[in-house]
Order: sequence, then structure tokens, then C-alpha cells
Amino acid sequence: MQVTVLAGGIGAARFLQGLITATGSTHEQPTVTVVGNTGDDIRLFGLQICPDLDSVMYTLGGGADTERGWGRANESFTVLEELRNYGAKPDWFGLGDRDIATHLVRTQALDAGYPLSSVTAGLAARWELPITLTPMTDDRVETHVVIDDPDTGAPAAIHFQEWWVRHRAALAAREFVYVGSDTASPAPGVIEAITTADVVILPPSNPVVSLAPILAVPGIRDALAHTVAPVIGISPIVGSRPVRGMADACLAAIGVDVSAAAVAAHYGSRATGGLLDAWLIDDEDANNAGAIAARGLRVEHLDTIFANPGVAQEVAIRALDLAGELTT
Ligand code: FO1
Repeated sequence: MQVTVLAGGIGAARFLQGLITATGSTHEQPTVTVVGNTGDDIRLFGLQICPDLDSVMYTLGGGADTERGWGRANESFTVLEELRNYGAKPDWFGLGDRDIATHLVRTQALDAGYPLSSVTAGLAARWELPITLTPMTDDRVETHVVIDDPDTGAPAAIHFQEWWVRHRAALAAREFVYVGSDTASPAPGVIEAITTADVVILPPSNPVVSLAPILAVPGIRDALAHTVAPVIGISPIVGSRPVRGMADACLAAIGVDVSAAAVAAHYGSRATGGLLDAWLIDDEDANNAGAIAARGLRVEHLDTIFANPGVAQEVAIRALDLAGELTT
């Protein structure tokens, strides 16, 4: 069974751990393809940083700091300390020494002219990932957030990382803009991965800043609409709270309530021009099931809090079973 997953960062990575066990995908024979969000990418100190691709790579490669939720395990921050001693800006982004090695290799290859998809494959080779990992696009797409400038009150656009990391999403977002997405093309293999899959999964990633940038790349939403594979999503909202991260601040900006049913309605049913065939929600949100089903979606509830890889595996198994049922 070929499975394609559109992925943000750590939430997706934790789901993928379960999916890999559930599918038996291996480095030698990967049956899972992950299309990663690159809207979070940022160039700092001349280094190209791809947080979501790296979260997936480090987590599935066994090199992630699982407590912190980003960056490398056994990390040190000597370079960052030295940058701060020079007063170098920005000083709000935590670059670890081991992590910097990834960005150095990536940036050198990009600057030599290799596309991000090839560079990502090269980096992933070191980690012997049990998946095929590809960015959504080789083109530059950056998520920017329109806020009211705290000093002047005038609207201003800042990079997503500045909003997320520096301001902890505390500045009210007026709008999210996926700069460059209108002229971007899907990376090689992305459309095929969606149209030839047996199932496409939207893991519990942030709908606004993780999945929306992927869907904003021309051709990807269309491929989802037309694939014969069932499209199954897992709610990132449990009991009116994001499972992790600050998705509530993002959803507010686009006028979507923080509930499993509202996010399902935001994606919509493929039967009526939307994206999903089925939506898996947490037991805590079982009372949302009726509203979701009324929108033409197959809905099931189960434990979706990935306290351990076993829970993620159960969710993955349920998604694969559902895909089987929806296909026959
Ligand atoms: N998140 C933070 O909250 N603080 C940081 O200093 C930080 C640094 C960082 C460095 C590399 C990297 O790949 C990710 C990093 N993240 C950091 C996570 C990242 O900002 C976001 O969580 C994702 O972009 C959202 O998916």
C-alpha cells in the first residue's frame, strides 16, 4: 500500500512514527512518501533552515530532541552563544551546533545550484529514513504574518518564525500570506505521489501554517481533488485546544473556530468540492461527530493524543483500515 502524507513539523513526525510501524515502510522499500511544508523556511546568518523537513528527518532518523520538540538531541549552543556575544541579530532563534551542520550542508548544496528536493534527499540519506521525504516545492515560498506593528499600529508583515518564536504567536494575526506560492511549482514527484497513492493522509498538523502552504502550491489541491485515493485527515484539535503548538491563534485569524468540527468544515468534503473523505477525531470530541457526518464526511473517534508511538500506530492503523473500507 502506497501512502502519501502532507506534513508539517513535529505533530506530523509523531504520527509518522506510528504510520511507519503500521505500514512496515522501510529505508530499503519505502511505501510512505512525505510531502513536507517549506513555508516555515527561513534564511538566517546565510543558512537555509527548513524546520518542518528537519523535524520529520530528525524524528524518523532518531536524532530529534523529543522533549523540546525541535532541533537535535544532545545539542549544544556554542555558535549561538558566540553570535550573541557579537550582538548579532536576530537573537531570538535557537540555532544548535549539530543543527547548524545540517543547514551548512543544505545551504552549500543549494548555493551550488541543486534543487531543495535533491538536497533533502541527500540529507535524508544519512539518516536512512524509512520514508521518501520531499519538500512541497523547490521554489521559495515563505509564510508571512500580517500584524499591527506594536510601535506604529500600522499593518506590517513579518516572517512566520518571527511571529511564532519571537512573539509566541501573541500578536493578533490579521492574515497569513504564503509569499511566492502563486508562482511555485510542486517539487518533482509530488503530484504523482498524490495521484498514484492508495491513501493520502493529512496528519494532525496546523491547518493554517503547515498544511495551507502546501495546498497553496498550484496543482497540489487539484491533485488531492482528483486522486482516486481516499483522503483521510486527523484532527489537530482536541477538546477546543490544539494538540500542540499555537494553532488556535492561527485559526482565529482565518475565522475558523477551534474545534474538530470547524476544522473539518474548513477542509470540506470531497463530495462537495472540499479535500477530505474522512476525519478522525479524538474521543473527547465524540460530540462533534454528528456535525462532521452532516457535511458528508466519514467520521470516527479514538484516542489521538500521541503520548507514545503506540497511540500514533493505532491512529495510523485506523486511517489505513478506513482507507480500505472507502476504496472497496
Ligand atoms: N522553535 C522555538 O520555539 N524556538 C526556537 O528557538 C526554535 C529554533 C529552531 C531552530 C531550527 C528548527 O528547525 C526549528 C526551530 N524551532 C524553534 C521550531 C520552529 O520554529 C517551529 O516550531 C516550526 O517552524 C513550526 O512547525
